[in-house]
Amino acid sequence: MPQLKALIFDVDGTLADTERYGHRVAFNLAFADAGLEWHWSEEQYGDLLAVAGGKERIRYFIERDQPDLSSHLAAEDDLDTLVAELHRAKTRHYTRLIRAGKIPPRPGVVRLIREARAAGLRLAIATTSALENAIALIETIFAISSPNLFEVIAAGDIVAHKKPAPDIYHYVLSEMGLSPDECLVFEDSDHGLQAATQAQLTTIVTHNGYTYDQDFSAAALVLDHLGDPNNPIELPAALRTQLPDAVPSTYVTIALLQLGIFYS
Ligand code: XBP
Ligand code: MG
Repeated sequence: MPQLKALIFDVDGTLADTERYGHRVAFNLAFADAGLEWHWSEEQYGDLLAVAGGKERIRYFIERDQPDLSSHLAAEDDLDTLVAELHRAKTRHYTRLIRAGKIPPRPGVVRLIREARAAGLRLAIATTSALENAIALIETIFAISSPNLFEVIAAGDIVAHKKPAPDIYHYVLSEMGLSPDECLVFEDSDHGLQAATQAQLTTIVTHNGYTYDQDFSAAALVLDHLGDPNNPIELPAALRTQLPDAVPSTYVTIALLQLGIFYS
């Protein structure tokens, strides 16, 4: 039986509900700054999440909806320049919103990560989002000045292909010198689950408002959230019956993850 050595966390939607209240809002602020009359509604943004990565998402929107860009693109400019400028502005808005503490962590996230650290587990991040976004969120929710909590923060363009490609997880495994069966992944979306699964990693999904109806059949466990002593979740009955008395059954703990039942 392999031993659990590391936990690898996705960021957006997993550590916090950043898509609806952070990224979407920041995209809209960047569009307004640029004088573009685009506004991504909460519903429309759900569709746009089909494309991972902020730059890729803007480009996908432009190609799909064909908005009039004549007054924004000089003859010598190409679309890449406009997309890059919008994305830079979006990142500035996003990190400001995050550092203002506008988006709380999801239930159980801070507790479980602190428990993991105390138990000597290694920790890493695997995200599609830009590095500065991940750092802003980690520093804010853990109230630390540098995210040395995570020995690897793999983010954004560090790999050639974003999720659902497995590249970011291959990168993390290689940086940590670990094999997939020594790690557990936490994701919130089908893209993330596909990326981790293709890298042979076992994944726990905590779905959210944008992802609850996606296909998570490849996940080891699908939960509303990680739970906390004062914010319980219902673990599947089949899992509850395997828990020793000492392991809480209404929230995810390191003791639960270390039982090894996810490796069978
Ligand atoms: C998150 C994303 C990101 C953010 C935007 O995916 O798709 O693209 O929406 O971030 P995951 P950037 O949760 O799988 O990491 O604008 O910085 O790309
Ligand atoms: Mg995610």
